[in-house]
Amino acid sequence: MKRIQIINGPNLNLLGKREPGVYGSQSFDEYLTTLKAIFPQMTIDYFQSNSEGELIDRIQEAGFVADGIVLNAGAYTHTSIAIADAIRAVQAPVIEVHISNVFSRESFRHHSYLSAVCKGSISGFGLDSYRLALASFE
Ligand code: CA2
Repeated sequence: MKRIQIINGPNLNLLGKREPGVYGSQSFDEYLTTLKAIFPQMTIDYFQSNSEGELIDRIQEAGFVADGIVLNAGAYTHTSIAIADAIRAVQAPVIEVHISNVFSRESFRHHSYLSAVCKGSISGFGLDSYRLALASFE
């Protein structure tokens, strides 16, 4: 049984409540039920925080017990050297995911501090980006 930690960053608690045109109309809690049904052979843990330090704490904790981490760091993707350092420091491979296609949006979303320290990046498939990331751990 593989243990995978999904981590969502700032404002992703608003999924399904605001900006459905960009981020869809489903809450992450609803979608998590779907993911668990698609991957019954995985233990999927979920954590969301709006705070950079809490995200780093969870990367450090899961990074030595999980087989992989699926991380949508939200806007911290584009700003956080501290989250990049945490990813570099842990054992578990981290997949960077984005719901929207960050490269079709504003130029400040084109650069990620995390991509270079992640195993890979998936962007632009809506919530299905998370399923694609989990499939890579099968
Ligand atoms: O596309 C993604 O998944 C992003 O990581 C989402 C971030 C954004 O800053 C990144 O550039 C790309 C923003 C998350 C905001 O989430 C919301 C969800 C629903 C309603 C409002 C915001």
